[in-house]
Amino acid sequence: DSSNADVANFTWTKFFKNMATFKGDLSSLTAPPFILSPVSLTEFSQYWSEHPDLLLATNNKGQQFEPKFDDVEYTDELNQFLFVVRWFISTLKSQYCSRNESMGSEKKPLNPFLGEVFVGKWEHEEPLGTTFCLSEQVSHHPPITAYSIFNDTNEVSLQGYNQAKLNFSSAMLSVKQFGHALLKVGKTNEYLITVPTLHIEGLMAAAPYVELESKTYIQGSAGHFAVIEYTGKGWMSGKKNSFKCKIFNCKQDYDNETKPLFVITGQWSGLSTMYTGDDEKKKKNPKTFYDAAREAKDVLSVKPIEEQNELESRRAWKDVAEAIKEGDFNKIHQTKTVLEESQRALRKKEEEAGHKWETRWFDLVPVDEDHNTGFVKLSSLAQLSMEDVPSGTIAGSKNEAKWLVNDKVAKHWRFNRQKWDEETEIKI
Ligand code: 0T9
Repeated sequence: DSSNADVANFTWTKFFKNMATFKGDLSSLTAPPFILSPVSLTEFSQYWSEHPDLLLATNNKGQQFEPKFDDVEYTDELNQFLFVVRWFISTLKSQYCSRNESMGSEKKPLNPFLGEVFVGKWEHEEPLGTTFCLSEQVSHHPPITAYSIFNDTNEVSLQGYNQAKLNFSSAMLSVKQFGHALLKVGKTNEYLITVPTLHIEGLMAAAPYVELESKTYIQGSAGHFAVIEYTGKGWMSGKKNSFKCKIFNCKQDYDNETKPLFVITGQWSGLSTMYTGDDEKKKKNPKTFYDAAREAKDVLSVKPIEEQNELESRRAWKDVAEAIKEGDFNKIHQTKTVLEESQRALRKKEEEAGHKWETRWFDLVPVDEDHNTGFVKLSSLAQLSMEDVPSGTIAGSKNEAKWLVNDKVAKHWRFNRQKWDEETEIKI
């Protein structure tokens, strides 16, 4: 029906124009219903483990990584590092393509309220066992989500936090991510993982999708270092969602332009190929590294809404989500207002009582001699900034200086396992 299409078009154009001039928080922008997602950003944490078998394979227990190359010397640590890289590459399709797959395009997620949580688990038979996923909105202004994904059976745990800073320029939405992830495998091995800058394409056509840019890094505690560079369509006439990952024994080898141990190229949403550093240029002896189409994702199991706590995402947003699915503009507005006003009332009550909202499972931990020691070690090895700057910023770079606002000690959100073990109100 053409009149309906006109309405949709008009509202998109208007939204698009508003977006071009918006400052700060996108949540304040009214968007046409068809571009709204009924899913909150706290749910995005699950994207880190939609292939739990690949995450848990990082505790390889001496297993040989496949594909294997005859002319490479593999140590246990190198093997483990390769399992980490494969798992990381496997998360990208979930992180950046899943809304397009489930809803036809990228959509504006629900902006989580302070203290909102999302929890679930992936249950498997031994040897995998159960993997838990905890996600908590630790800040509302600015919006910051912290997460912890752990499996005690296999001694694998991931934690991190994320804040997206948006910038609109020349019909393009550019997004810088703040925060990073830390993966712990077994008793001693740790990995620092940074996350990419991205931009939203297809805005003009009202069919938005994510493309990644720049570089991210993985630094292992045994020294191994990976740099992953992202490019899209039209970049040297490449394909969408392309990447090139170089793996080195250590960061110095990268700095000295030593030949990498391995090079992996391809699409993170599709097929990627692994070469030894010697063979990559000649495209000799290619071996499949990962095929994102290979297997279906493992769906996180979440309690039915009736059994959820009021702070749990799907319960709290139930009415809004329904209104969005119905495409009912007025109902969306009404239900959202109810939620926002009750949040405002809560904050007011706290202020009057003279106390602040306390985060549930995460603490803001300073970077000093006694804290964040694993993070300090890994950042130093990789020469990455420990400050509150975009993920993957190089320490001492001009770019780092640009983001530093004062000389306060930086703080990062960290999981407090004890707080979770003592949790009584929220169950998985
Ligand atoms: C952490 C991820 C993040 C969150 C999303 C920018 C974005 C919110 C943040 C960074 C996850 O681990 C990875 C994936 C996608 C990111 C989202 C893509 C997006 O468009 C939204 C922003 C807030 C918008 O909704 C922009 C307006 C909309 C009209 C575009 C569809």
